[in-house]
Amino acid sequence: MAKDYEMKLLGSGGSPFVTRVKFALKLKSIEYEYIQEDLANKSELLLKSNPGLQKVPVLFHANELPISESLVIIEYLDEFLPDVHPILPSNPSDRAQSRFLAYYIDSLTERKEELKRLIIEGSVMLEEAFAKLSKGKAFFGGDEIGFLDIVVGCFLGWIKFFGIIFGFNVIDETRNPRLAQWGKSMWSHEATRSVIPSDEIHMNFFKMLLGFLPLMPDMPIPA
Ligand SMILES: N[C@@H](CCC(=O)N[C@@H](CS)C(=O)NCC(=O)O)C(=O)O
Repeated sequence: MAKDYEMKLLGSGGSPFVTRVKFALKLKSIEYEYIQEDLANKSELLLKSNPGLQKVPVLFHANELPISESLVIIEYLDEFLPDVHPILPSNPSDRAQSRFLAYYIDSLTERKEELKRLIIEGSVMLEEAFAKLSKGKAFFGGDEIGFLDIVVGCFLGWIKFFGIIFGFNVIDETRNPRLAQWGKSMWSHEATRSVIPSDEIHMNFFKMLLGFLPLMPDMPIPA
């Protein structure tokens, strides 16, 4: 049963960083109010609550200051409710490794050039990390969905979408057999399946992004 801690999430439908926070809220069984942001016409609420970056997600918790940046929000939620579905690994070395990979993955999303090569290299790195961190279990977090499952899993809808429109498999059965299996476990998990946005939401978000982001040179524009 979800509990009400007076939380509100400012987000935008197809944003993987927002999906990430929704996963964490779901796993922690936290009830929240979702406020839809129009990134093409940013609201006062966004500009006031995250003036420096002007990006979603932003989490509001009762009368506390708003919290921005998905990774910071997830760590906040984990510290706020440490006993309900712990997210970060308990082992300090695994925790450091997971945080490093999270920052590394997010640094890739900032890159515009050689993105395809970097994604492939990143997927190989994650394949190796999975072998170590999962300890032979279904998730990075072991038996349960953990920090890296959330951080990487938020891209699963986009990975599927990119496969459909560009024919580019970010996770490849031959290159990343463990990650491919992990992807299936994630898609079949209720907490993630119910949160991953639909293809239609991805398409709408993608079209909105095309309006104000420079394109990768080899990116075909969908109709
Ligand atoms: N590092 C940030 C990234 C958030 C981000 O890039 N959000 C995008 C939507 S996917 C956004 O709000 N973009 C608005 C803008 O760049 O002006 C996080 O992890 O929260």
